[in-house]
Amino acid sequence: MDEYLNTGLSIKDVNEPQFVIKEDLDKILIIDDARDNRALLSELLMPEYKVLLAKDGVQGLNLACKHSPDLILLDVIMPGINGYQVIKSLKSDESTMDIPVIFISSKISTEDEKIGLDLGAVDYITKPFHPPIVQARVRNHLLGQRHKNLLEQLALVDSLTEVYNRRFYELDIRKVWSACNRNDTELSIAMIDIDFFKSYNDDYGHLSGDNALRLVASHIKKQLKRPHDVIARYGGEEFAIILPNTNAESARNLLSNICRSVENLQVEHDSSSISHYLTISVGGASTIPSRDADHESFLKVVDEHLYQAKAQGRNKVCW
Ligand code: GH3
Ligand code: MG
Ligand code: MG
Ligand code: MG
Repeated sequence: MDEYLNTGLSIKDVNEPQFVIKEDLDKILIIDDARDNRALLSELLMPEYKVLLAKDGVQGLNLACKHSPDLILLDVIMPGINGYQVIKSLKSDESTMDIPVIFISSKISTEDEKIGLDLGAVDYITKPFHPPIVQARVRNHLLGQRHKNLLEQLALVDSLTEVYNRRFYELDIRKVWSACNRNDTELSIAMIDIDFFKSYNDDYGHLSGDNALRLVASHIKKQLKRPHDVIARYGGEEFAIILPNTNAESARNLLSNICRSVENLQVEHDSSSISHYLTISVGGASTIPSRDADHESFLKVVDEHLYQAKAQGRNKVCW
């Protein structure tokens, strides 16, 4: 508590997590051509789960894309495309490849089971099935999937500031760079560095430094309103901002406001020669990514601008 008070930071300013643990019901998609099977399975699974029903492979694939279910129960023998073809299609699409699939099939040989598992199913249940076993397997696979999702999210979030980490930045910038290239739209990137942060730590202690980092990160995050705008902790006291589909003028205005607003937090920093409050310097650049340019070289331009902002006196934005 005390270190918050010493530095003018308040508990309520400390960051909200960037992800939430899912609280609503898991969604299960049942793909089976036999009406009786669909009825029996949905009766088993409701009301513990939300159930979606598809009577053939095509309808199943459409529902999987549209609703992103947490688990799919898939029949093998169906008219039109069979269950093996359905799972191949699910696994080849980035939006559905991670959905766990359990086969429920009347093909009971071990060869059939092996084919299903080799195609990427997490489990293979033979008909006639034993209801409590289906319920138990479904529950176990959903739990495993939840743990996997949670670990994936944790691996992309910085534990101190709870904004995204550098690993997320590297993944996101690749995607955004190629999307802006494809759509011929402007991308803006900024690098933010806290001014005289070493002396802040020296004067107020490392715990206060940590709290200041959390505060600055959450304060900046709140000002990024659009869903694809990203703040990531790039390293020590540096944050990268990715603003897809944003031109230089808008990005520069946004970062100027952020720069001013950090100073206006009035976190005291007595040994800062520029303001006596904690401030940031910002380098930024905007471009329409072309095929022969790469995001690493572009980031060097952003870094040069950050260096200029520091050289020109700090607490400012250079674009
Ligand atoms: P400049 O205005 O030129 O950026 O000066 P500076 O002192 O901020 O620059 P420098 O790179 O010398 O210092 C960065 C400091 O950030 C050093 C380091 O102790 C501090 N820092 C980095 N990560 C953390 C952290 O997780 N917690 C705390 N408390 N301090 C950190
Ligand atoms: Mg069938
Ligand atoms: Mg630095
Ligand atoms: Mg610094």
